[in-house]
Amino acid sequence: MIDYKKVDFAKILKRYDVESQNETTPEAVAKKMLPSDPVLKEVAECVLYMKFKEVGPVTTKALSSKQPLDIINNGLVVGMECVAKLYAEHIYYLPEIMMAAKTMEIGIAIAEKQIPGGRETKATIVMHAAEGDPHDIGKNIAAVMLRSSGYTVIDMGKDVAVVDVVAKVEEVKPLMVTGTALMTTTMTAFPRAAEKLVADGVNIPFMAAGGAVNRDFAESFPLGIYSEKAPQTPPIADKVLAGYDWKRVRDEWDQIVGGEE
Ligand code: B12
Repeated sequence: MIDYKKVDFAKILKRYDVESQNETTPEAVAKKMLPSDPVLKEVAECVLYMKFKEVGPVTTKALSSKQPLDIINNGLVVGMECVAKLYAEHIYYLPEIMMAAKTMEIGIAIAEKQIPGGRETKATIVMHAAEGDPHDIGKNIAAVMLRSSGYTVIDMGKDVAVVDVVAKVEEVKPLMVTGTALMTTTMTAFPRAAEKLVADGVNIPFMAAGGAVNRDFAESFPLGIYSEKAPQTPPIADKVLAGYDWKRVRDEWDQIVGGEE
């Protein structure tokens, strides 16, 4: 039997990974990555420091001088990018990630309501995160971008089974379908879904996105097209709406995302 009274827990409960060997701090990352504009910086800091009670009032205040999409892309999302960097550096851990993501979502929900947009929808787009993949923050941002550009988004959520994606696409017949994968173990869901769609006679673009995939992978299976960053999605969708098929999107991808005609 261990006599717990004689044990010096200070020696045992010392986790060397918590007593960080990394010199980086959230402040140092903030200095490098946060925007210099004071309004956007304050918004981004809410996410970075997980100020979920303050993000609402700060976002509302920012809306008096900034466009909603500016606040989302250059404030809230930048804050989340800092958080991802801190996670990669083992300074932030999962609880911080979850709280920061929630904080960002509160801000996005407020800013999103102020995005001007007509009532008419350009077309419907089906979005999902790959089967087995719980990462949906990037997808949610891309969904905001598409909605704000006039598209109707059917967001199937995260960890969506291939069979459900195929069934939804065949039911709704959208302009295109997007899939997000942040894990190398889940990205193979996209070719499986695309191949089933092709076998069923569906010929719409299947946009593969998220940190696990790159352009080579996205263009390695039928229907597949790539989007690296959420803001690239509306210009690509506009070209599909204008009649580009998935092969032409691939051919002209650089010009499309670069914004050239
Ligand atoms: C947040 C996060 C989580 C959260 C997800 C919360 C959520 N609701 O999304 C939680 C805590 C749930 C999580 C869990 C796990 N995670 Co995680 N997670 C992350 C983290 C830190 C940040 C991702 C993020 O949201 N970034 C912010 C957003 C804005 O960036 P983004 O997603 O990259 O999106 C940008 C682009 O990719 C693109 N984009 C993304 N999606 C889309 C969609 C469309 C349509 C378009 C156009 C663009 C687009 O646009 C965005 C920018 O504009 C990453 C590390 C990293 N650096 O990426 C790891 C990371 C993705 N996770 C990882 C892992 C391994 C896991 C776990 C398996 C860990 C574990 N051992 O338990 C589990 C999953 C378990 C399971 N199967 O359920 C690995 C994946 C490794 C790999 N290559 O396979 C990473 C890379 C961490 C690492 N370095 O190891 N995670």
